[in-house]
Amino acid sequence: RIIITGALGQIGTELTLKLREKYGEENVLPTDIKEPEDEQLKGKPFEILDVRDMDRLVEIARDFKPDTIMHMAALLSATCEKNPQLAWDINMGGLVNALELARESGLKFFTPSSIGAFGPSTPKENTPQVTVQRPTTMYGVNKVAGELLCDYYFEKFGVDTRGVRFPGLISHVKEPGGGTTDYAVEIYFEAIRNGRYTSYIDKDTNMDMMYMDDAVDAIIDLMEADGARLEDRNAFNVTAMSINPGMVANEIRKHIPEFELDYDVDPVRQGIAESWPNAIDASQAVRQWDFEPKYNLARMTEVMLEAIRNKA
Ligand code: VAH
Repeated sequence: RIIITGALGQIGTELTLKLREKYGEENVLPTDIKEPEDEQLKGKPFEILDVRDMDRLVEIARDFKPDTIMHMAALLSATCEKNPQLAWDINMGGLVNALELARESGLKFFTPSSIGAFGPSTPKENTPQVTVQRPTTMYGVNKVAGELLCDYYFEKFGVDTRGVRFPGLISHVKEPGGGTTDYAVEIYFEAIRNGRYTSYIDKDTNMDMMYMDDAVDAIIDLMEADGARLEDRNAFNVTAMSINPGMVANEIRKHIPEFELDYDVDPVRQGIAESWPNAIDASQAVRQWDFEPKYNLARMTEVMLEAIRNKA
C-alpha cells in the first residue's frame, strides 16, 4: 500500500495512474496541496497534504496504513532560484517529515534526486555514479543533501530508502512547472499549436532526458528490485538520451517539415543548464537493478506529437 506526496506534479500524476493500474486503486493514496482537477484522478482516493505538516502526514498514514511512501513533492530548479528559502523549507522540510514517517512506521521509501545534484566541477561526459557533487543551485543543494540524508536513514535506522537521479523528463499528460529542462516538453506542444518554438536554452546545450513512461517504470523497477543487489541507494544515475534543442527540432521536422526553432536564451536557466552534466553514465542502474529505457528521441517524438495532436 503506497502513499504518494506531490501526486499532482509532473512525475506524480503519471506515477499515480501507473501504480493504481499495477497495484489497484485501493492500494494507492495520492496526496497533494490541492484537489485534483484531472478526470482520471477525480473521485478516487485522495488526500490534501502539505508535506511540511507532519501531524497531517501522520494522521493520513495512520488511517491508510501504507507500507511504502513515494515522496515526490518538491519545487524544481528554476522555481527554487526565485525563492531559495521557501525551496529549502519545502524540499528539505518535506523530505525530513517523509523520512521520519518511514522510520517510525517501517515504510519502504522512494524520493527522486536529479542530474541537478551535480555541479560545474562534476565531469560533464559519462558522469559516474560516484563523483564530485558541488551544485551551485538551491535545488542541487537540496538534492545532494537529500541523497545524503536518505543514505543516512538507510545506514543508521535501516529504512529501505531508494532513489534515482532523474534527467529532464518529457511527458504529455502533465506539463512541468519551474524546471530548467521544461523546454523539451514545451517544444512539442508549441510544434503542434504554432509550428514553431523559441527556446530559452541555447543551441548545442546538451542535457540528459527521458520519456516519462521510462521514468515511472524505473521507479517501479527500482522499488521491486532485490535489496541485496543494491550496492548504491541514493541515488542511481538514470538517463535515456543526451539531447539539445536543435536535435529535438530536427526530429520534429521528420513529422512537421515546416517546424521552425529559434532562440531567446534565459540567462538564469541557461546558467543552471550549463552547471549540469552533458551526459551521465547509467551503467550502475543497469548492473544493479536492470534499468532499461525503452524510448529514444525518435520514438519519444513520435509518441509525444501523436498524443498532443489527440489532446488538441
Ligand atoms: C528541473 N525537470 O528542470 C527538473 C529536473 C534534471 C531536471 O530536475 O529542475
